[in-house]
Amino acid sequence: MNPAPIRWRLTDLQPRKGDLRADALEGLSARPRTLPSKYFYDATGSRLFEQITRQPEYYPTRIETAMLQQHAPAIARAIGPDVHLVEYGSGSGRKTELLLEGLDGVVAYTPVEISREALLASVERLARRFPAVEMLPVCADFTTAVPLPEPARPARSRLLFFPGSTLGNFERAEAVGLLQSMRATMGAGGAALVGIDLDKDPAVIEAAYNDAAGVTAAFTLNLLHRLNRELGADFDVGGFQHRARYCTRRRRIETDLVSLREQHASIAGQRFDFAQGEAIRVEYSHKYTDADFAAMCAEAGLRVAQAWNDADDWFGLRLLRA
Ligand code: AVJ
Repeated sequence: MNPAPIRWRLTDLQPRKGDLRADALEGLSARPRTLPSKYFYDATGSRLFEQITRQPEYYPTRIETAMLQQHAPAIARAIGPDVHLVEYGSGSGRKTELLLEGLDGVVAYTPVEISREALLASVERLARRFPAVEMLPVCADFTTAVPLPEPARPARSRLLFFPGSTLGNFERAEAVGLLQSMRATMGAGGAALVGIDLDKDPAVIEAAYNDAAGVTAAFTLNLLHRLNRELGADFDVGGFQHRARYCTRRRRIETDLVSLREQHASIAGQRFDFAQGEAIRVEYSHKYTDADFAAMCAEAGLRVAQAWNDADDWFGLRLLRA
C-alpha cells in the first residue's frame, strides 16, 4: 500500500541553544535559583512526560481524555463547522485525535510545540489519520506571540485547544497574559478550550507529582542532564534530588531540584556553588477553583461560556469566549 502523500508545512521558530544558555545562566544566578520548566521538553523529556501520563498516580491525562471523549459532541455543537484548530503544547497529540474526530469538518490543524521531535512525530501520525485536514505545525515557544499560518481553504473560526492544565505551569500574572494573547489569537467568533486541574485533597495531588516508579523524578532531573548535553555543563546529576510539594495557600505544586551536598557546577565557563539543601525551583503546577479561574479569565477579557467537570471535580474543561 502506498503511504498517503504527506502535505504539510512546518514553521520553525524553535528556541535556539543561545536562549537555553542565557535563561539557564540567568535563572541559576537568581535567588532563589530557578530554571524555566519549558526546557523539560527536549526529546528525552517529552518521552518521559508521556511515561508520566501512564503512571497510576498521575490522574490528569486519564480524566481529561475520558472527558474529551464524553463531551466531544457537545463541544462540536458549541464550536460549529469548518474550524482552524490550534493547539498549544501539543506533545504527542493523543487528545487532539479526539477533537479531530469529534469536531465538524476541521479545515486545518496547527500544533504549537517546543519539542520538534514530538511535533513532527505527532503531525506525521495525524496527517495519515486525517488526510482531509491541512496540517500547519509550528515549532515554537507559545509564550511569545506565535504567527499563525493561514489555511489554504479559509476557516469560519479558530478554536484554541490548551489541554493538560499546562496553563498551571505559569504564575498568575503570566497566565493572565497568556490568556490575553490567546484571546487575540482566537480572533472574532473564536473560542478556546482549556483543561484545568482543580484544587483537591493535597495527598492526591502530591502523589501525582511523586509517582512510586520515579518517572517524575527522572523527568525533573533530565533538566540537568540536558544542560550537560547541550551546554557542556558538568552537573553531577546524582547529587540532586527531585522534590514536589503542594502549597495549599497558593494552590500549587512547587517542584525543586535539591542539592544533596555542598557542590559546584560550571556552565559556559561560569561556576555555580550550591549549599547542601539548596533548591533550584523548576516548576509550578497551579490548581484552580472555579472562582479563581473565572476571575483570571475575566482579567484577560474572556468569559467561561461552558464548563464541564468530572464526577469527582478533579479536572475541568472550560470553553472560553471573548
Ligand atoms: C504538562 C503541565 C500538564 O504540570 O502536570 C507533570 C507537567 N510535571 N509532572 C503538569 C508535569 C510533572 C504537567 N503538564
